[in-house]
Formats: sequence, structure tokens, C-alpha cells
Amino acid sequence: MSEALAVAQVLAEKAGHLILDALPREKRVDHKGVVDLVTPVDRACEKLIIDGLRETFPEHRIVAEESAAERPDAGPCWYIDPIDGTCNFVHGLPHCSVSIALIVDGRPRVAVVYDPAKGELFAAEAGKGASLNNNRIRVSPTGTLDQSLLVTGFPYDRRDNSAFYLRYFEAFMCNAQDLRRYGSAALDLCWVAAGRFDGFFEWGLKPWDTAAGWLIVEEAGGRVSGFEGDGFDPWSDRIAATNGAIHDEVTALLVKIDGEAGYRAPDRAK
Ligand code: 2AM
Ligand code: CA
Repeated sequence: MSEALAVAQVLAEKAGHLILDALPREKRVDHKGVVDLVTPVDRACEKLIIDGLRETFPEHRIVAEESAAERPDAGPCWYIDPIDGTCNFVHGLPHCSVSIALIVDGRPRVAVVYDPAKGELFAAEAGKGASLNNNRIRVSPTGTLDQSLLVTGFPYDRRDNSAFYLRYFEAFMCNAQDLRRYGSAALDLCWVAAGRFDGFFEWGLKPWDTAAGWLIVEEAGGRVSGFEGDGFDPWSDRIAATNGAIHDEVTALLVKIDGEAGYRAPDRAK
């Protein structure tokens, strides 16, 4: 195991202890936006992880949810979401995660997603496969959309653009076996990697939400792209991740809905 993966795992587990301890308690909640929440635990976890990474990798850049950061040009950069699924966490719902990824020159190299409530540690290293609690994981063998269980999320602008997002929800409700909405994009991706879901799509996520899950899905044999089935850029607006076998069917449906009646999402600028 590389030093980067070992350090990321230790820090994710340390942050996970803070989350688990606070999960059943009442939280102080600050609003970054109408539906965008942050708590002192998000900030404490982020500080713990950043301090730990700086100690071992002082030269590396860091992009983290609660600290302002710009897209790095090149070289090694860590992407940190101290709590992915903050809304679940605030409500005491035990489904949230710590997400840490190392991207070098735009390619993901190391990824860790830790779900403290379930004690599940997902990890991957480029070229070395993906694991759950040190056991190798692989995407599902499901071959058609019709037989697939998918997961999605409703973005931060859902109150203003609900009609737009519900069109996709309806289309997949009618074309897939079923569709879920769990509230942690990092875990949605890991659950695709573990074969629990066959595919995932969402809009408006940030690179710290998707960077780790991206590598974990790819290393588990799945495929990650934008909605057009092109390559994935974690700084882009849209993500589709599947077991690979249903990828073309999923992206074709996403593109079809997008083009229907010239329907366009209103401006999603934050
Ligand atoms: P978070 O809990 O780290 O904020 C749920 O569908 C997903 O959307 C979660 O991964 C959640 O990440 C993310 N999310 C929630 N609010 C968001 C916002 N304002 N901007 C971007 N992503 C957001
Ligand atoms: Ca977060």
C-alpha cells in the first residue's frame, strides 16, 4: 500500500470517529445557502484531515469543501469532503461519509471513502483495484437498464428547478427496475463500485464529492463519464457512473431527456 493511501485511510477513520460521536447529538447548523448546510463537525473534520495531509505531504495542493480553493493546473492535489451527506448527518440519519482523493495531473491515483456509521472503508489505488474493508469489490453484472437499480440525487438548486430534475426522475422510474435517492454522492459511487447499485447520475456536484468515488468505480471495473458518455472531469457539472454494461443505455436516456422539447435547466450558477 502506498504512503498516500495509508495516510488517507488513517485520516478518514479519525474524522469518522468525530462524525460517529456527533451523529446522535443535536448539531449547530449554519446555512451556506437555503439547502446547503455546514456544522462545526464538518469544519473540525476538514481541519484534522488538512493538518494530517500537510504534515506528510507539505508540497501537495489541497481542495476542500469548507475552504476556498481553485482548480489546480498540474501536480498532486488532494480533494477532501469532510462530510458527504451533511443533510443526513444533521438529521441523525446514519448515511454519510468522509471522502479523500489524490489526483495527480488530472488523473485520480488514490481514493478513500469512509462510512463511519456502517464501519465501511472503500479504497482504491490506480491500477490496483478497489476494496471494501480490504476485500476486493467489483461492479454488478446487470446487463440492461430494465433490470437495473439506480441511484441519483437532487441538486442544491432543486427548489428552483424541481420540474427539470423530476423529468429525469420520471424517465428512469419508468425505464429502470427502480431508482433511489440516498443523499451522499460519494457513497452512491462506492455502492455502484460494490455492485449494490448498477448506476448513478447527478448534476451540480463538486470535485470533492466525486473525486474519490470516481477512482473507486473505475478500479471496480465500472465506467464514469459526463452525461454524453465522454470522459469525466470532476470540475464539470454532470456525472454518470455505471457498471459499464448499462452505460450507453443510461447516457442515451440522459441525452434524450436533455434534448426533449429543447428543455434546458435554468442557470445553475451558485
Ligand atoms: P454534501 O453533503 O457534501 O454537501 C446529495 O445529492 C449530494 O449533493 C451530496 O453529495 C451533497 O454533498 C451534495 N450537495 C449538497 N448540497 C450541495 C451544494 N450546495 N452544492 C453542491 N453539492 C451539494
Ligand atoms: Ca460536505
